[in-house]
Amino acid sequence: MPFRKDFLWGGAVAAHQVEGAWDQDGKGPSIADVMTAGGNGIPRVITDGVLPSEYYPNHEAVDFYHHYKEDIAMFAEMGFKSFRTSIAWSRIYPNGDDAQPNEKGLQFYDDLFDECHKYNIEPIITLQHFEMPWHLAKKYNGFMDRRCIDFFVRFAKTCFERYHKKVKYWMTFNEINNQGAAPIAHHMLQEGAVLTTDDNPDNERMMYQSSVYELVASAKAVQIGHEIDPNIMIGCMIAYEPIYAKTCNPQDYIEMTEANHKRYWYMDVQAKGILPNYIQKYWQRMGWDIDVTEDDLRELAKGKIDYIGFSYYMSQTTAAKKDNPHYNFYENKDLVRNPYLKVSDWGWPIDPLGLRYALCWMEDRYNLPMMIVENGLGAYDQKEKDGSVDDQYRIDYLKAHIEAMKEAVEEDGVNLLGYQMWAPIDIVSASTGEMDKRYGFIYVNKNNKREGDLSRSRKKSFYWYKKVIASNGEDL
Ligand code: BGP
Repeated sequence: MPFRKDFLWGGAVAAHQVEGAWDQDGKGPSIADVMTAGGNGIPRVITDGVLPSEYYPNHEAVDFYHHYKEDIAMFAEMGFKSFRTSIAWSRIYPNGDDAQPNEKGLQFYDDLFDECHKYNIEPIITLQHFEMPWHLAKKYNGFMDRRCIDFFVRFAKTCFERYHKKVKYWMTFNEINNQGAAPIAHHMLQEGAVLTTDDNPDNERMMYQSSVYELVASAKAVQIGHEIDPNIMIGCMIAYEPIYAKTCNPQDYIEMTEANHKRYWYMDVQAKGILPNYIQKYWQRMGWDIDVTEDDLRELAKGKIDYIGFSYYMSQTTAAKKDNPHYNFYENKDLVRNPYLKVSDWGWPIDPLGLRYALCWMEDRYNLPMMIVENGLGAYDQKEKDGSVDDQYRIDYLKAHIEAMKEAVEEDGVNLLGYQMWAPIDIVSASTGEMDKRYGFIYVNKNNKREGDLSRSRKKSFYWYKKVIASNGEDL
């Protein structure tokens, strides 16, 4: 049997994509609450917070805040051993810089974790998943301001103190390296900013600066978490997409190496505790004076993570450029289509074997336990008249990825703690803000136009995953 007996089979969501109840029980607005929905090539935009009549997806989401008991019971029915979600920062600190936490917000997560434990489901918690209190964005410009390090650390400390007996597995920042593709989740928090890159030439420098502050915040949180309870495991969370060279032309390999550096220096910081030379050299070449102090470097060295959490959806392919000596991953301009791979309805390359490659790459480089904390297929599901959803394409996608991960465990000997499928229940998509990009085993009756009664039902894949878990990955 390739998977350990206590392998954590489960599923993952994020607070702002499921909870709704955006202003209830003392919660403050988060950056996700003031974003429009996008889709069809229209980017999501940060508004001034005045709620227009247009669709505001994250406010209501799938109302997990009120449905969590029903949803956890359905996860338990599938046999989940674990469930990954995040804590909405503005439920705990409504403004981010408040003196005291919001007790009702804290109580909600106590109740949620208790509900999980009732079914022996291990909660796996991300502290910051693509949102922060809107007040911090407005007043401080988010992680462009060093003061946000301390606000985050206080939030983390509050959570570790309160929940360390209920939560063993933690992650600090979701997809901390996904700053090029999702800037408004991280550093571009001004009103009017859009969820794609724009033409501001200073974006890339800003990205590196806010990344450094987030990494320092993460390292400090890791240390505090370990002081509070040495038994908890705190991981990074990296969006991992293998980057292939288009050909065996050595120049393509140089491009690939540079792309890996730009995309994954975060992991070197969090796993090795160093600020790699290659990234400092790049900043020098660009003429950027990134603020990193000696104290920061000491914090980074002391705040190494215990395991690698990563999301896996796709791979990328790069080729040598003729006209630009510096590969600029931030602008996503030098990626080429991989002729061997099909793509999803949203153009994401589908590459199950890339997951085995990913696990081997990280094992070789870091030799740490790993957890796949996101993997899934966004698709347009069709609900039949009898209420069923035949999502065989989702089963095929997940089966192929689980097979690849099985090979990595069985044949390459990687140390894998668990697999969290994204997302076991239909939720608001992070990139489009829409409901109709569905991932779930559980269908939620709600569409992009906000129609539907939010009722839950089981798709074909629900029964399939149940069988997979019951057989510990043998019966695919
Ligand atoms: C990851 C995010 C998730 C989730 C997922 C799927 O990058 O961590 O929050 O949304 O991607 O993306 P999307 O919802 O845009 O399809």
